[in-house]
Order: sequence, then structure tokens, then C-alpha cells
Amino acid sequence: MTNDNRQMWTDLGIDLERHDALLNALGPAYKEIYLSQMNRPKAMGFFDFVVGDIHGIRVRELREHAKDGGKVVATYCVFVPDEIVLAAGAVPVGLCAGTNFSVQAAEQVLPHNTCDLIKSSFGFKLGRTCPYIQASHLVVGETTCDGKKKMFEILSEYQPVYVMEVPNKKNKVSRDLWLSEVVVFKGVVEKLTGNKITEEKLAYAIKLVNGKRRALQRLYQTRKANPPPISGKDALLVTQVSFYDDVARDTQQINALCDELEKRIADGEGVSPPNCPRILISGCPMAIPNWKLHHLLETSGAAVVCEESCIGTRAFSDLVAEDKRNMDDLLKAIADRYMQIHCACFTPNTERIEDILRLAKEYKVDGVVHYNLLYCHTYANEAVRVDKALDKEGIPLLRVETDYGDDSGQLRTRIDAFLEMIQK
Ligand code: BJ8
Repeated sequence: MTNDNRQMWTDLGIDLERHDALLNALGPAYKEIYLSQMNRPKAMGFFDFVVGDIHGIRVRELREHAKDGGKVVATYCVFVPDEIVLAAGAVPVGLCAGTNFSVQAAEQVLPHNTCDLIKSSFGFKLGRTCPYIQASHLVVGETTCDGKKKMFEILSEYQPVYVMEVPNKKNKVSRDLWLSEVVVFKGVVEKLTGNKITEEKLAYAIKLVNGKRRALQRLYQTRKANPPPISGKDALLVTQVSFYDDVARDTQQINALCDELEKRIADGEGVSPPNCPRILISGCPMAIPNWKLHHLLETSGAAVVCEESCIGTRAFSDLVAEDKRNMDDLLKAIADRYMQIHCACFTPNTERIEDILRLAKEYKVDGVVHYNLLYCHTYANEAVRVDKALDKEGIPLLRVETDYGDDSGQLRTRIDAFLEMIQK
């Protein structure tokens, strides 16, 4: 931690005392959960470095960008199209909300029975402990789940917020609504930045973001190997970092990691024994530093090989078509791609269940763990259909409902029993 960082945080209005407590807790946790792993890929060094200065280097880059009038746009959901933000010369940054640390602050305002993802994100603003939200000029929310959309109303009392309307169905009317939301969002970002989004800039941004998605697809492809060349924890971290790092640099670093992983596969080198149980995690997103479930599973002898999640396959599986040239077609291509994200806020959402079954087969998993944040009703109710579909296919399922608190002892007991059952 440098003096430069402290000055920057002060300038951003950070509560230094609370912030110190947060970083002082994060360091040892990272050491225990990440740095204790054996045989990690060398290219993970970049991601360790990023986490090691999590509120330093990247925030400084955002501040540099803002010095010349550049704008920073903060988001909470994979429905907000980064391409439009980038095409306007602004920087998109996905805000993390994965720690219990900020939950307590949020509970001074939000009801206790709200999911921890919402409380954690709101608590960062209320407690002034997140330099990313402090450095952003606009927060873009969405009408996905009820808790989030009501939280955004309250957040707008503290920070400029714009909310995109995400429909709840996938029919033509809903698709038209979403396209019109994307068109309006273009205008919002143009107004914020004072920059006109041209067809050339938008086409370039589409290719840029697709490049990152392709790199993440490549990373996940390597996890199909047996043994996997990278731990689930490390892969999760790479996906988490991809939400706030510079897109071009991040793409390059993920591809460098993939070069190493593909070589490992060719050499038959892996991070876990070939016969250890392979697990697909499906459900609510795990924002940084939410590593609890992966850590428990992998220290109990399993290999997490895929995440059907917004911090996982839902973030990168689909690309925006790159062959469009005029503005209407470009915006339509963006709208079409985002409507392929199968969030549980949709009804019906059969495509997500099909995805889970397909991924379970493609990654040759021995079992699925459905991860549900406590008080997240959309995923909890959808888990009933997930359960039925997996049962029909004879794929074992463990349903986990948890929050950011420490229930590791209880969870460990259930995970161990599940792993023992699927190994028989
Ligand atoms: S597209 S999953 S990132 S909304 S866990 S806050 S749903 S109560 S996060 Fe999400 Fe976008 Fe959907 Fe993905 Fe609400 Fe549930 Fe909390 Fe959630």
C-alpha cells in the first residue's frame, strides 16, 4: 500500500479506517485461499498482482481517464452492454459485491431479508469503502430482480443512477422492449460523455469485448481436460477480474494463461488427481471476494470445472455478431446477444435448464452444486426445476443456500457427504 493510494482514497472520499480494516482482512484470506494452492499456473501471477493492489492500480487508471473529462460507468449486471460504454469513450467497471464486510453497513438502511449481493454492493457505497463506485460518474442498474431494482432507487439518493429495463419474458414484445432500451442507453451514454457513438466505434467495441469473451471461452475449454490444468478457484478469480480490468489487457493476460494451460494439457499435467469428483456450480453470481464454495469443494477433494453463472458461462458464452455495419443492425446485434443471458429473472427460463444439462455433459461432471444466495427467490424457485431435470438425467445435485457469513463448518459436512455419495 503506497502513500499515493492513501491520498487517492482520501480524494475519493473513502472512509480510510473502515477501508484499512477491509484490506487487512482481504490480504490474509487471499493468502490462505489462493496462495496456499499447489502447482498453480505461472500466469496466475498477473491476477495475484491485480488482487494484491485491488484498490490501487486500476482505480488510478480510472482517475487518469477522468482527468481529461473521461467518464467511468459502474455496473452490477451482465445485461448492461459494455460495448456501448466503450464506444462512447467511457470505461465500464463491474462492481464487486462479494463480501460480508459491507453487509452490516447496508443493513442500517436495507431490510435484513435482502440477498447479500445487494446488501454488499449498497453497503460499499454507504460505508464509503469502494473506490470504484466513488470513482464512477454513473451507476447503471437494471430491473432484473425486485431487490435490486428497489435498491437502485435508494442508491440514487447517493449517486447518479440510471436503470435499464430488462424484460421478464423472451417473446417478441419483450425483445422489442429490450432493443428500445439498448437504443435509449446509447443516448444516455452519449449525453454523459458528450461523445457521439459512431458505427465504426461501436463495431470496434463489439470486436474488443468479443475478444475477451473468446479468451474466457478458451479458458473454460481447458477445464474440460481430465485432470483440469487449473483449479476452479483460479478460474473463478480470472472471471471475476475480467469484470473490472482493462478489456484489451485482460484479454491478453487470459490468452497468455490459456497458452500455459494448453501446454499443461498436452503434457498431461493437472492440478487435481484424474479421478477426483468433477463439479459444475450453477446459480447466483459469485462476486469477488466470494470464494467460499469453491474453496470448500476443492479443499474437500473435488475439482470445480465449470460455473453456470453470470460470473461464469453466462458472461461469455454468446458473442455479438460482428458482420453488422449500420447503426440499427449493430444495436440489434447487441440486443440479440444480451437476450441470450438466461437469468432466473426470466419466465419461463427453460434455456438455463438446458444449459445446465448440456454443460454437465460437456464438462463430464460427477455432480452439480446449485448455489443460492439466501433471500434470492428467483434462483431458489428455479432450483426446483433444475432439480427435476437433473434427477431425470441421473445427475446428482446438491442444493446449497448460503450468505456471506461463515457457515463453513455446516457446509463442509454437507459437501463431504455429497462427494462421498457421488464417488460410490
Ligand atoms: S443477469 S443473475 S448478474 S441479475 S442473487 S441480486 S438475482 S436476489 S445477481 Fe444477476 Fe444480472 Fe441476473 Fe446475472 Fe437478485 Fe438473486 Fe441477489 Fe442476484
